Amino acid sequence: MTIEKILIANRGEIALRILRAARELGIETVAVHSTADEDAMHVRLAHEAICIGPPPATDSYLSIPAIISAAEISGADAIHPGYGFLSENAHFAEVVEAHGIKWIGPKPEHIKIMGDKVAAKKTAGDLGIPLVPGSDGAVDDINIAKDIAKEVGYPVIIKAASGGGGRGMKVVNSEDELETQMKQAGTEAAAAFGDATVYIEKYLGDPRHIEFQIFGDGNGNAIHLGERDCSLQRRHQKVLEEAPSPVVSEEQRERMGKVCVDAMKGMGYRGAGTIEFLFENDEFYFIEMNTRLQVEHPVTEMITGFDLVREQIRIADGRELSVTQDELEFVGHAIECRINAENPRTWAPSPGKVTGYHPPGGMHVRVDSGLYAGYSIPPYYDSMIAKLIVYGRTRDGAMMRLARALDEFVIEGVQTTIPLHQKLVYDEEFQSGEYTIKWLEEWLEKGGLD
Ligand code: MV4
Repeated sequence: MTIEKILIANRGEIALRILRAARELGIETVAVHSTADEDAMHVRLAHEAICIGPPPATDSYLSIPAIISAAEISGADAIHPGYGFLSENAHFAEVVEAHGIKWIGPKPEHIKIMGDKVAAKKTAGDLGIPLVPGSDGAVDDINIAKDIAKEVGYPVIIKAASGGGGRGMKVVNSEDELETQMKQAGTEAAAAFGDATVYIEKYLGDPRHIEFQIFGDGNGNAIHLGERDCSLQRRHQKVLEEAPSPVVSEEQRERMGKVCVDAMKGMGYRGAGTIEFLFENDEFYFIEMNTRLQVEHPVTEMITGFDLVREQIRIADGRELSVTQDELEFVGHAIECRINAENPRTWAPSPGKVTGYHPPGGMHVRVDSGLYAGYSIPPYYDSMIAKLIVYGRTRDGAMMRLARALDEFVIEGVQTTIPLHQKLVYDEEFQSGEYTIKWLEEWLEKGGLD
């Protein structure tokens, strides 16, 4: 290993996750933090800690000059961006590399392509990944839009090229709505993203959200680590994820895994990535690719025994992939619950002091969190404070273990979404595995929490 010191350009549980992987490789760590995160667990555990600014992320975790300065001062030879913040900022990746610091992430050009949803779709399609039917690129002419919508059939969805994660989308049910919605989508996209470019897709009514984890070495070799089912979400925020998907057969996994691997080999992709699909009527349709480590990566780690962060560091250090596809096996079932400091009914954030903390333990239970008794959750950032990940030989076994682990979990002083997960795990429809992207919001509206 030539990397000797990694700067972790993130906070919270993922900063701790990266720190742990680094330590296990014998690599030193530098934590950078805002003034609001002085008492964070990863700041205490890091070899060095550097304050990079005030609480607002724009002045700290998103400040490229502050982070690069911290890397220079500490002599870090690599930067891991985690997820969110600067993780999918191609410019930051370029600046890091221009300073002779190793970027623990994909090639900047690939981050750029996948950040532009129109370019991403074109690239994916050219590499043989099946797409949602729709426009072949951007659409700026209403008559072309009408032709495309007629061809794929209504309803259609208008998406912003610079959007993603559910922002800037409009569902259109018939031709008479198309022109006004096109104009509005363009105006809103320009205001939100500084880019009015939009494209059109057939709207899938009730799909599942299934994503494949991939890894490339940057030299044309790639592997996949199976899929995750992320259909349980509310307002585009994932709530619970599982691997494998309860509805994907071994044949489908092998077929789509190969499609993803061939595409990543074709583009010479480097590092960890996730290829997102909508899955409806047994068919996969590409929607987006994420060029980062994801929040839900532990469910993949649980069913493969493969340390994704360790592999990210090795690849950034110029090593080969540490396993071949044939050496990977998908065994058992894993479920992750995102635990947020929120009122579980109103979803209002609930920051403040954690007065009592007792995480669950025992066989096949993993808690990724920087919480401890006495810690104060700052109000400035994402409300996710812990991830509970359980493993079982079967999905039923994993659900039983999840119920048990949730019952053990004590977080006092703030409200959390633990009660939501406790209701969910006992719900018969959840237990059947027969849920789609609309299910959780409908379940909540029907009083699933009562
Ligand atoms: C769609 C769709 C239906 N049809 N595209 C939302 C997030 C963004 N990544 C893509 N999204 C969607 N794209 C077509 N052609 C429905 C969604 C969608 C969704 C997707 C995944 C997980 C949750 C979702 C919730 C609402 C809408």
